[in-house]
Amino acid sequence: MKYWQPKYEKMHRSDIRALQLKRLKNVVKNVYDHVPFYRQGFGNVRPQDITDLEDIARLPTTKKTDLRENYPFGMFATSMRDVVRLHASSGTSGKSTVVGYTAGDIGTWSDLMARNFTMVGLGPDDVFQNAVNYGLFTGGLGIHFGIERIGAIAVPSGTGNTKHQLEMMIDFGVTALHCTPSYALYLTETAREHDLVDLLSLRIGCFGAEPWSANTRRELEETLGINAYDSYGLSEMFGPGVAFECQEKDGLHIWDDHFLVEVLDRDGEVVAPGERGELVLTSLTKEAMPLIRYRTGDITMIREDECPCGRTHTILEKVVGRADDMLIVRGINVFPSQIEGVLMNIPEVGDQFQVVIDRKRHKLDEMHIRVELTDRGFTGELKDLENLRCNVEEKLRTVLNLRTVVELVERGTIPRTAGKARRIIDLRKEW
Ligand code: DLL
Repeated sequence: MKYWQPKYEKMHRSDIRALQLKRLKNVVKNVYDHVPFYRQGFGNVRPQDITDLEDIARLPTTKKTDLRENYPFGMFATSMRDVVRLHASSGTSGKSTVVGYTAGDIGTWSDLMARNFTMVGLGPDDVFQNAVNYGLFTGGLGIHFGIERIGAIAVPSGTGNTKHQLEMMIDFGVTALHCTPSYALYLTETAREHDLVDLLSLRIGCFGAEPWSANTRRELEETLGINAYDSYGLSEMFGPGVAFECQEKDGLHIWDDHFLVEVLDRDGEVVAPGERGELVLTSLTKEAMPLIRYRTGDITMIREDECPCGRTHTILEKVVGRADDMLIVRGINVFPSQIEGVLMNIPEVGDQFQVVIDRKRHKLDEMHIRVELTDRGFTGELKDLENLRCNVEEKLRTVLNLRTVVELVERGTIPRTAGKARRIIDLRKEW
């Protein structure tokens, strides 16, 4: 398997820790000297008190609300003259969060992307279509610069006009695709509808920006004849590129030379590898806006086993969802990804669904799931439809441990999006 930066990717664990400590000391001093939010937040702790990696627990965590309260540039550690780009994520409430990059940051980020792309087998012979929004979303330019860094041909198709996206793929001989997994499913569905699948020359798909299941991977790989890889990242830590699957497809490598990884429980205590918790990241190499112990809100776990690919960095299990996406319905925790996992295993229904949760006054929560039918395996008899509906409800009940009401709807009923899918409508918040 080819490496982009073998010196770093195969580093001995003890050397990684030494490098992390050196970088951590620098970053802590940098934010202490230049970001009032951190100088105040550190309390009595001084940069020189950080003498080993575990000392990080003495520093406070950073939350998304801290970024909002310091909107727009209050978290920057460099002068604005050194900032060459801004990105922002809109979020669901309040002000967006802004991230800044120096020229050095753009270089580091592009190299990180190149490392990931090389890892999955991409190179200068590839034609790589990037079908995401090229605006303030980091998945546009972030991925684009990585494509150019490995010398592949970038096709910055952006979003929209799905049929045209497919035509471009065919005409330009596109071999690699990047988009959200939900949009990839929609592209696949459209390709099937127009009988275009056989004309595609895709071999690799990189999908991320939202959770996706093993079944979605199977569906995309089988239909498109590709290898599909999970890509994880967040704007606050550059954007995409933070962690990526290698060709083993057994967890994502999270790059320890750039990020210090912790997984914390609800009380903020570190959990052991193999235990689930919230991913908390410290940026070790960012210049314009380094963050200390940033609470990503993402629920996952880390593993320390060796990967057969030879890379020594921490392995991150697929992110199952965000702490704030986790629904608590009648006291039971439900992740949208669990629902997706069940539906993808029932051939008669598709991968498109929408969950509406409501609570009638003084009553229990009700979870209503609208699920689209596919053309496969459904004979069209009404009684069959009712059987299928009950079957879906039963399968969901077994996995979620919860009774739900399933409504089967015609294909195409649930709105498609080219970005992150909106799968949950929680009406309880209105009470
Ligand atoms: O989504 C960056 C990105 C772009 C990643 C393209 C991968 C590909 P934000 O818009 O700031 O940045 O959203 C970050 O998206 O905290 C996760 O909740 C979620 N997320 C990102 N990648 C994955 C993934 C980009 N592979 C937030 N699996 C993160 C699950 C993901 N969730």
